[in-house]
Amino acid sequence: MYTTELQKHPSKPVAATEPQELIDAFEARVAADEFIEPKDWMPAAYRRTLVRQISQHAHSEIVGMLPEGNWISRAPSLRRKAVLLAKVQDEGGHGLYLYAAAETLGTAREEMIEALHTGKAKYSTIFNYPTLTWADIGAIGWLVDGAAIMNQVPLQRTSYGPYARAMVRVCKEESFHQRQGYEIMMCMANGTPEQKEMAQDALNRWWWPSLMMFGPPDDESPNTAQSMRWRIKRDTNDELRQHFVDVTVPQAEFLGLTVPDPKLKFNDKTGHYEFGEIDWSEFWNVVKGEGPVAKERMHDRVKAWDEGAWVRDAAAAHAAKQHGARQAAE
Ligand code: BYC
Repeated sequence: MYTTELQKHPSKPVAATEPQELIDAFEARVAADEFIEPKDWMPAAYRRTLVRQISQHAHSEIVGMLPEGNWISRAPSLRRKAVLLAKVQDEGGHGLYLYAAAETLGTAREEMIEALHTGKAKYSTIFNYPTLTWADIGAIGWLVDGAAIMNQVPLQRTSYGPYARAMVRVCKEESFHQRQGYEIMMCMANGTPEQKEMAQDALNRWWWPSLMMFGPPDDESPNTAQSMRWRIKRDTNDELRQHFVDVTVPQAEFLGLTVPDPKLKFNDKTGHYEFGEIDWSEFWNVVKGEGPVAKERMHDRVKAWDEGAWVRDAAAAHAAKQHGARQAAE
């Protein structure tokens, strides 16, 4: 039901068995900007789209812990280590809120995690690129969390209540993440020539993959039109990507760094930056699981899951014991 294989799209026609009056009432509520809640009636395709998007989002948070987790033991100071540790823990929390939101739609968490571990479920392409230097941790916070905020702020008004509410807290935390990344970039860009070079190199490698995070262009995005109609998405992929470029280019200029795009140009008439062509073949290859460190990421994720089995078992045994004790007392 949640599977995210490329060829399956949720916007296939609504099953004929769904009563028209229920569909009409649902559409009217969405059009009136009401939140849809777990026990409310909803079309099966709406439910499927939500499980797909929310579970992919949850997987991205959890896999996103890996490239940064690699640097906790190598952070250049105790302060940097503490901040990075807190950030990575936040990402774990985001994954949990999101899995919980997806569970309210009737899909078991184990099922979603199984789909991730067997390679059936997608997660953001961005986490299939390696983190080579400390400057990458700055670039991830600045660009990747920056792109995530751009995408997630509108999701606070997504039509499904539990997803929207999860986003409120996630966005507050992402905003701290973006600032910690930008602060690292500021230190490095104003540091030694070698540090500035590292910052520029990180920007060069993370810029284009960050633009890809917003998904394919609108005219090649099979899900956008229906998701906009259902108000699951509030902006299209291209709108959010443009907004990100408009906000981020002046930040790069402030750092004294160069965005690696010779076609980047501010258009006085539109008030927006024009930018070069994204390599969509690279994007689709990474989506298909051929990213530079995709196999390493999945190996590390499955290993973390297996090594954490005793914690899950202990927590479940403790909960069962407490439940038994409560029942005995009643
Ligand atoms: N990567 O029709 P489209 C974070 C897939 S966490 C991989 O436009 P949709 C962070 C897409 O799934 C950031 N796959 O789809 C965490 C679809 O395939 P299926 C994660 C992608 O859903 C830790 C197909 O391509 N944020 O930032 O309307 C540390 C066609 O696309 C990608 C979210 O998940 C991609 N980049 O729009 C630091 C936000 N893009 O499922 C940071 C919530 C597209 O049909 N999600 N695909 O087989 C969304 O807003 C939307 O799902 C997307 C895609 C904009 C991502």
